[in-house]
Amino acid sequence: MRMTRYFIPTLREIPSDAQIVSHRLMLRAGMIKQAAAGIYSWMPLGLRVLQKIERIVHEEQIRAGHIPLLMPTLQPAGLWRESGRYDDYGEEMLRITDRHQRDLLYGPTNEELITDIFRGHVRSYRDLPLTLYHIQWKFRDEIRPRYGIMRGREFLMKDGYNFDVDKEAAIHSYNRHMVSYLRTYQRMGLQAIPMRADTGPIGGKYSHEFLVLADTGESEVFFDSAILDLQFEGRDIDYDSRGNCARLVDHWTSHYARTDETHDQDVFEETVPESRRRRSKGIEVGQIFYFSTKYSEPMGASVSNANGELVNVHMGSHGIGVSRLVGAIIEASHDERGIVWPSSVAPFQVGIVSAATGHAETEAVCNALYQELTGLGIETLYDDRTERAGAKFATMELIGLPWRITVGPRGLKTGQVELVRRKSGDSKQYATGEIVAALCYQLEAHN
Ligand code: 5CA
Repeated sequence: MRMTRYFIPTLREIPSDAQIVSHRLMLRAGMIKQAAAGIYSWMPLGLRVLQKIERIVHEEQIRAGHIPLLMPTLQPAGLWRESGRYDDYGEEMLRITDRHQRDLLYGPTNEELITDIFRGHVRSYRDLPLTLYHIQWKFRDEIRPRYGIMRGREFLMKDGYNFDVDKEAAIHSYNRHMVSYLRTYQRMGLQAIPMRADTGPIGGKYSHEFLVLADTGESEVFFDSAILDLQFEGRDIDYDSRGNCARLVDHWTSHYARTDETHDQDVFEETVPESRRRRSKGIEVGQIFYFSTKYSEPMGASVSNANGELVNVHMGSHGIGVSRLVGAIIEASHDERGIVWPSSVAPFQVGIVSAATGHAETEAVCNALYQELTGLGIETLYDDRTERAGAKFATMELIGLPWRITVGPRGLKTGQVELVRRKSGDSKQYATGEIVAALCYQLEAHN
């Protein structure tokens, strides 16, 4: 992409109402624009990151055997009356009446709608296990939307729903989700800790939240610091194996880790040595639930089991805050000059900066490089504006692309260009004929 043909509405001034660094950086880098309180437009650069995150979520869900579909944002109130949640959900639910005076709502979550789909089509245990999910916009009329897209009113969520014939099978689905979530966050360069959590309006007995530690997080968390040393060992995970998934879940949940809602100070002190007790803040980037037959029973979602008996299906639901993750990744990865994207979610892999606008040879080399890199399928942002070199560097640092190639008359005298890594600031000169191979090597090495 050529910067002159693109749209990155960067801001020079830091807006005073942006309290946390990710919100400030997203506004400054022109990634989002507020439309109303807690409601944002995603500018082109922000959208690219959001879509990268979506893609990773899809890949890991599909790898775990879960099936994507797409449900609407607007839902009929009738289904929520069946489950009893229409009144229970309270003021966070945005209620809408259409021209025929029918009650609708903008979905804050989808347990009812998916249960309705299931009960209309599935009759037998032979069709189970089944996990359906989608990535769709949600609306929750949060009393205090804040921190930009971190606590929005409209936000993008991946929500998945498992249907199983009995509790054991549903616990396996729960475990499978936990493992697939840990993999998902890891691919985005995040360490998200599963913490035992309260179930809130979703209900049920089992729940874990996934928290990324950050001073700006809204959740208070208590944990054993040993959990920070855990390695994700499950590269080749057999998602069909109950034992394999259960072992991984045990591995990740054996240390004390709870949010303030479930924290028990006595248990904390009894089970965690004092030197390892940590109290901190965290950003909740996902939550999983097993709620048994809470929705299948009132809504009549049942299947015949192996003995021919009709049983209510066991369900759970599982959510990832897709739009919130953009903010969480920035909170975890930035410096005083701007964002430092992990390459898996970076909007472009490399930026080309011409350090001397109007200098014919410099521009020719930039153009050739740009053609070659885009031809190779490498996402490249070429800053071809007529700005000072300093301003171009500042923009590149702000928007945080993993690599920058700088081309200038001084280097070209000896046929060289510079490759800079955003994360470390390390820079190295390469001959113009070698830079593409060097970059490809680095992209591979740091993938
Ligand atoms: N039905 C369940 C699972 S699908 C559910 O709704 N779970 S949730 O309420 O925990 O939401 C899932 C994730 O969405 C949260 O962990 C959080 O990362 C994200 N999320 C929730 N509320 C907001 C919000 N107001 N703004 C941005 N992200 C949010």
